[in-house]
Amino acid sequence: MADFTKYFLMIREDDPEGTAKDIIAYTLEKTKGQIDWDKSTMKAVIPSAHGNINHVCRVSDDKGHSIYIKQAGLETRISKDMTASIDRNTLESEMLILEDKWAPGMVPKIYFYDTTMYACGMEDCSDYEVMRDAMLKHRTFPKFAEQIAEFMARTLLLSSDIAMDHREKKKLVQKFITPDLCDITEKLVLMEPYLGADRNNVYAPNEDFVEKELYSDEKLHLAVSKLKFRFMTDAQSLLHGDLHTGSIFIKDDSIKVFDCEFGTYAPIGYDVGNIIANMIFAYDNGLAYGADEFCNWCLDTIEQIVDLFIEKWKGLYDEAVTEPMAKVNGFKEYYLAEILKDTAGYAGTELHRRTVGMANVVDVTTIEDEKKRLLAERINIFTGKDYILNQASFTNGKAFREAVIKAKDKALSV
Ligand code: SR1
Ligand code: MG
Repeated sequence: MADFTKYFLMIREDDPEGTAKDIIAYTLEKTKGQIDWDKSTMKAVIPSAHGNINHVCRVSDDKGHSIYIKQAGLETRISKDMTASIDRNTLESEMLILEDKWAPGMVPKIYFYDTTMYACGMEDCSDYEVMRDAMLKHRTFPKFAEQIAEFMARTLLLSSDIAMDHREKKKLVQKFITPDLCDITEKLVLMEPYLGADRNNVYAPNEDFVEKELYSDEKLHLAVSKLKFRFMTDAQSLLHGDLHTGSIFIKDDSIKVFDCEFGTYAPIGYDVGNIIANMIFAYDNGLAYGADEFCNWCLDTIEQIVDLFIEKWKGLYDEAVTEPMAKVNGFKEYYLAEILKDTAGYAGTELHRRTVGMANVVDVTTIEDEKKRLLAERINIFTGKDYILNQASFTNGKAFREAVIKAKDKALSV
């Protein structure tokens, strides 16, 4: 039997049989007393859909037990040159445990985490669907705006100095300093879409447009440089850090937010902005395939996410505020206005980096028709620029929604 007291990569996509043997033995050892496995029918399968960074494997038996094992490799899956400290698995597990406290039931349960193999056992959410995949089929989720607004308001407010004892909060800031993962975000999101990079993935027919609108716009570069420095220096709340629709499991009445290895203390608007941008990618896809009802739902959802976040933030603020200076008249309104500005700014950077940067999104890249794909990319680029250059005017959901329509009209006219 394999020795689990010394690190090795247990989940190897090029060795499914060896992986199954190791992972079954590992799961039995780690879940002893928690899951009563039917050993004779246990299987371990590496799912075809995978993220960019880590390795996962689903273990199940014929008696209905199942679990996901997630392990960090020494390299990231997307690129051998891109490394990220291997303890990211420990931090992700600890963060999920914290988030389950702040937003109960909205993240997968952690059965165990292991600081030797840098692996964890996580609730199997196969009865849910990855939201991005579901939206590629133009499925709508009427409760999503409410659910994600609740998740963000709770995790972002309850991890902040508004609510937490400042010494405890600083301990979390220290724990979740993740230089490698932050470096990925600082470069991939907050630099390369503007200054250019060999690893950018620019759709060839859109090269001149990208050159003009993103690479040559110095006013935009200045606005993004400010957003980059805010990201690097403002430890507002413990973010998910990569809150896109591929990080959300969904079914009609429930969501589970997962994959928080980019979690760190940074500006609240980064999470909120990311989710808005990813709803725009879903809209782009709906538009390309003539799914009008789906597109309207995406726009309604963008508007509702912002408005419900504002409403929930304000309500929870009054319940949870402990910092005396945060109770001073006017501070609550000032702080929320800053969050909304950041939301617009970081929605803009996510729109840009997923369109021209290293990690694109299938919502856009699977649009086969060239003209329709160009339209989608230009909507993203124009909406993103509007959000970034006019941050202060995005004070409610309607403004975020209308910018998308305005960008679509502008993109159709170029
Ligand atoms: C190197 S990783 C590329 C992207 O995938 C992750 O999901 C993050 O979004 C990261 O920026
Ligand atoms: Mg991820």
